[in-house]
Amino acid sequence: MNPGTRDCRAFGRRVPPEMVSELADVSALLAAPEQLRRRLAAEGHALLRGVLDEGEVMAARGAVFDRLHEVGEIGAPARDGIATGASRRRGLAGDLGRFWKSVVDMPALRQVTNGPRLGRVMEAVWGEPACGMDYLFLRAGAPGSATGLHYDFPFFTRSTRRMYTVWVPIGPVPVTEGPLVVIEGSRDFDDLLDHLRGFDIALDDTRKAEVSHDPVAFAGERGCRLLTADFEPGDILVFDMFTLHGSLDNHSPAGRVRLSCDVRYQPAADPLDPRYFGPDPGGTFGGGYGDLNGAKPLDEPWHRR
Ligand SMILES: O=C(O)CCC(=O)C(=O)O
Repeated sequence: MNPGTRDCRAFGRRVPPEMVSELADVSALLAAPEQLRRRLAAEGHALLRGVLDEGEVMAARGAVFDRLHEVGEIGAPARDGIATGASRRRGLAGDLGRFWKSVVDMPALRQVTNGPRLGRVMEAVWGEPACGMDYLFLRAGAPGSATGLHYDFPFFTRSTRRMYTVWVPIGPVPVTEGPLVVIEGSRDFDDLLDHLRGFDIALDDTRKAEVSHDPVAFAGERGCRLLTADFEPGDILVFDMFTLHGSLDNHSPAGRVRLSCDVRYQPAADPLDPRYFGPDPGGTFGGGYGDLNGAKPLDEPWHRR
């Protein structure tokens, strides 16, 4: 179904249907990886549907929701993923970063994000052996949460420019639950791209990564559309460092938490950024998993970050 005809919201208001378009499903190109690589080089993003094992994705979802249930953030049954609006995480877990690391490192989740299936897909995407970062951005977004528009370049390109973000819905993420949005044509916004060159977010606190927290106003000014989809377990969205993206609002009528991961994949032959690899990576700013929005208790939804 075209998400434009559905209830997409951003920054608290309905997105006019003419401003939304469905991401093209290009998974058929996996049979001809060179064409997929050409497509990615031309468009900057690729929606690949059904490339992960649905059972593995749902097992990861169950494992994460169980942990959130244990700290009182998800009601029973945990598999429904309904936020309680409360949290005992700070009291029960103590160190939020350590707690989040223990969630992120669960084998069921790593099987999806750093396992052989995604590895094979990304090897096809790169046309050479690929490796995924150990530092994993797991996001549990309670209703009210959203991610502002930004490019990934300032975060992940210190060691190599050859980098893709893989956005992985951990379970179904319909448009009402705030999936990722890509800004159409954003790889041609030279005024914004000029600002990115040489920008390393951890070394330069005079510049901001966020371009806008209001995708509708932004797209209106630029005369472009928001590209998104109803995501299903097994789907992934791959995009490059020059693709402006963020998320819709999670306004799930059921109060369901949106669960997703973003993980970066690079050619294995390229230098690895030590911030993101190893058993206990420090992440972008060195604070480990405690730096992530995901590490915050669910009753403190992130917004405009
Ligand atoms: O999942 C989100 O809300 C944002 C993800 C993101 O910014 C990314 O994958 O780089």
